[in-house]
Amino acid sequence: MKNIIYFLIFTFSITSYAQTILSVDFETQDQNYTISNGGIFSTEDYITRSFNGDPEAEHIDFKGIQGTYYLAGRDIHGQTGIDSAATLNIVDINVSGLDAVDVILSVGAKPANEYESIASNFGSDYVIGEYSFNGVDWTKFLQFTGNSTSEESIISEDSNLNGVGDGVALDDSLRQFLYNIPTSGNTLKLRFNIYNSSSQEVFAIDNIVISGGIPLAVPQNLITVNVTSSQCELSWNVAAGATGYHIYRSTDPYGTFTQVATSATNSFTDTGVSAGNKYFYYVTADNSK
Ligand SMILES: [Ca+2]
Ligand SMILES: [Ca+2]
Ligand SMILES: [Ca+2]
Repeated sequence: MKNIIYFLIFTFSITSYAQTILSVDFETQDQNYTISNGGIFSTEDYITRSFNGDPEAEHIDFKGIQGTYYLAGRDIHGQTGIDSAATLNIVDINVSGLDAVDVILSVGAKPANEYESIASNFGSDYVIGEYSFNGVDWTKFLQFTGNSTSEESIISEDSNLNGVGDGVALDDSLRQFLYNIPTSGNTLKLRFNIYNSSSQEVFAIDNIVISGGIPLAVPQNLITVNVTSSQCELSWNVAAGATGYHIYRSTDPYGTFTQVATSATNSFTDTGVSAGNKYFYYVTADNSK
């Protein structure tokens, strides 16, 4: 009987390991956030932490709230101390060692057909998200504003940040949006500038989650540790951050590799082989949970 001949090749993992760094869910007053130029000026003029049925800050009941509390705003233009936008600040987020940061947040607004776009000549209503790694140079990464340059429109995601909403229209059910921020420093600051100019316009923000990607280590030193005519046991070094591994095999090093197994540990015994053939393997690390 011929012996199986094994050739082994290595590859690099491109997956990164995502973990939550910080969340702002408004369930606890002032936890992980501050509000500049906010407050309650009347039951119809405010930007404040609120809840459905709040007697101090009247608004519709929003759906899809995380927990009980969220940030709500209504007619915050022209109030004492608020000639410019109110700002939600999330500062000093430690992102050292991360190769990218995701920001997920839930946003809602009501009613429709009441919001002016930034690009209109009639005033504007908006939520603008910006980030900075040194607190000086701010980069806009998200924007919600009216979706036409007519006087009344529907506040929508402005995906190309040109001052006219073009994406998903907001309503009283909070929707989740995800943005990716490339890291260029160890300390991230986020701010959300918020403005609206009519007693009919209400918005809500909740459940801001900042998560980061840690580059996965490469599963190195792939070797065969036990080979017979009908099976091959593979072993490799543990890759830091990995929760599992994918094993790929081909009989042609330049051909298509097929995943033959996943493994939670740093070894795998392949019983799908037979004597007289050559096999090529590579292994990738994974961090899915
Ligand atoms: Ca909440
Ligand atoms: Ca746009
Ligand atoms: Ca307005």
